[in-house]
Amino acid sequence: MDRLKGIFPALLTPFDRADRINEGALEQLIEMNLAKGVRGFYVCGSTAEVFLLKEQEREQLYRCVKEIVGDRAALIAHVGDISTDKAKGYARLAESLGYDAVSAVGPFYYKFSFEEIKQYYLDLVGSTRLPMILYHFPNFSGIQLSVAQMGDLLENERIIGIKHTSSDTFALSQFKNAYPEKIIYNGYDEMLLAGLSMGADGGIGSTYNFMAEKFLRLVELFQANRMPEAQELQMQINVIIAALCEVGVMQGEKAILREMGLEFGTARAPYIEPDKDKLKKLMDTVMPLLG
Ligand code: MN9
Repeated sequence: MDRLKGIFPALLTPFDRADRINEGALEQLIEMNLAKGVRGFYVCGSTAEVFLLKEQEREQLYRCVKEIVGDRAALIAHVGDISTDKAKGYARLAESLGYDAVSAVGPFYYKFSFEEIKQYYLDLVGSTRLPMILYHFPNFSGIQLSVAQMGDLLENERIIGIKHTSSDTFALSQFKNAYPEKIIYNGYDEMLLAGLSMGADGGIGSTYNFMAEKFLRLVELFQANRMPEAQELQMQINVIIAALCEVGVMQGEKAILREMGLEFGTARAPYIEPDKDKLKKLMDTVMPLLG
């Protein structure tokens, strides 16, 4: 279980000029992050533009990331989909490739009942032997589960944790209090310190892709009880994240990686590439703050 605690970049997906997945750029990103000492990667999450990928592309990513990483770090495959069958297929693929865990957003769009959402997770858990991490992201998925409903899911011993992408740190603390042995990941990078303070065991995030060293340091400072320094670092991180939010997080992150020399291309439509002035403003704010 300790293998799964810590800082996990939610990998972005690089596209080349022909709009194909750029495996070389992905390898560069992964090597850069391994060198920084991240615990592992979250593959095909929201940050990967997962719901804008073709099925074969999604499968290509699971394969490609495992080939690059091997056993050097832990790998969590996000397999969530609106269709239980598709999600099960991705979970089986992740298991066959040797992933450490699967994770899944609940089935979205049709406002499924809790009974249906629970059945979806049970079906997924039953389809492989891998542990499952719930992906709780009410803002994007529209799935609002109560603390009691999340607890009901956590009762299953194969469900080992939650990626909690919500600013409700009270709920986070309630999960940790009731299930201290489960792993809780903080999901909003701008709140990592708050999440850690309320019981999170680590974080899964998109901005880790290009500044993992800051988050690794933040965890270290928190664990050493050096709170004023940790707060200062979170504030600096949040200047960067606020600037990203101005242009769009996904588009901004890809622009930063391009600036760092990694060919990440642009985010897929319906995302729109921000204009040059906006991107310049982003670079002027962010680049001086990156190590
Ligand atoms: O995985 C990420 N969420 C999305 C969590 O990308 C949708 C976060 O890392 C946010 O991107 C980040 C900025 O709000 O905290």
